[in-house]
Amino acid sequence: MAEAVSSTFEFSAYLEKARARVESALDESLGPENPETLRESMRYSLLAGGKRLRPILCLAACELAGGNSDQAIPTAVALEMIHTMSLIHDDLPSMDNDDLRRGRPTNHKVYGDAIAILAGDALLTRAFEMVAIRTQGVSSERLLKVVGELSLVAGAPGLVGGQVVDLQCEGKKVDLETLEFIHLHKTGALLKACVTCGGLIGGAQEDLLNALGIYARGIGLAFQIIDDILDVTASSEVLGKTAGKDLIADKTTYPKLLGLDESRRRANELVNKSKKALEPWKDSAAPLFALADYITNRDR
Ligand code: GRG
Repeated sequence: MAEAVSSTFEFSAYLEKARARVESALDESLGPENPETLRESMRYSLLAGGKRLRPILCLAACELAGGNSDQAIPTAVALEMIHTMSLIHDDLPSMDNDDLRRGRPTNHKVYGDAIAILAGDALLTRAFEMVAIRTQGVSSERLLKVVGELSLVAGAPGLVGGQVVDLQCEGKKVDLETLEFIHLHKTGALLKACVTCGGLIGGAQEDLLNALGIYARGIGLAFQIIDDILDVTASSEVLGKTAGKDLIADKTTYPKLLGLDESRRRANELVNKSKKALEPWKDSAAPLFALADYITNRDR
């Protein structure tokens, strides 16, 4: 188990430091790609800001497992690359057809559909390179597990599967079970991979890996419930993406099915369950407790 983190945990300082660490690793992760347009398009989306929640979750889980989070940096970057490529593809005219992401025009609006698709492909493949080739000091056995986890969550059993069901459900009446399926796959799977991969690199034992899985399921669904709520309550300016998009695309959302108050109650309940799973790790889990709260309290 990791060393105890102070019970007077300073989350905003922690978040600021972790974000700065992630930003600099992301900046260094892209080499002199060839041709230059590809490099520009990859950098445009990868370095466009964003909350960096996924890499931070990975680093926090590695530390909770007692590992050296420097060793998890390439995997943390890989997770943000997979997330970013999924946003680029999601915004394409053939999918969500969005013009605004992370406060700027979407990748295809700037570089065209073909380059946007290829920049996404290059980020996805670079993610695997980060783990398999650019990680230092981690056994190949652990890295193989991380690669396996990433291939599962990115593909049909994860993001791709969730996205297909989401697209097929547009304009249709969707029940809570299907909505949960979509979000556990589109959003929850990658968040789960963040803590699982961080835990694996840190050398987590089975009990912690199981607890991290329970934690991630709760924060994954809560994250999406809040995303749905913000879509109706926040402005495009604050969100950095088009607000009210779910209504325009005629998507079923948690507020639509349950109302705003019940949706918020569910998100809080899920986050409490998530935190409960990590209670045995006490103060060492303070960053993951705080990240769970951040998910329900965020305004963008
Ligand atoms: C991964 C192979 C592969 C394909 C992608 C397009 C697609 C398949 C999946 C769509 C996944 C998707 C866009 C899910 C939505 C997840 C979500 C709620 C994103 C917003 O995350 P934030 O708020 O964004 O963390 P920032 O910009 O802060 O990083």
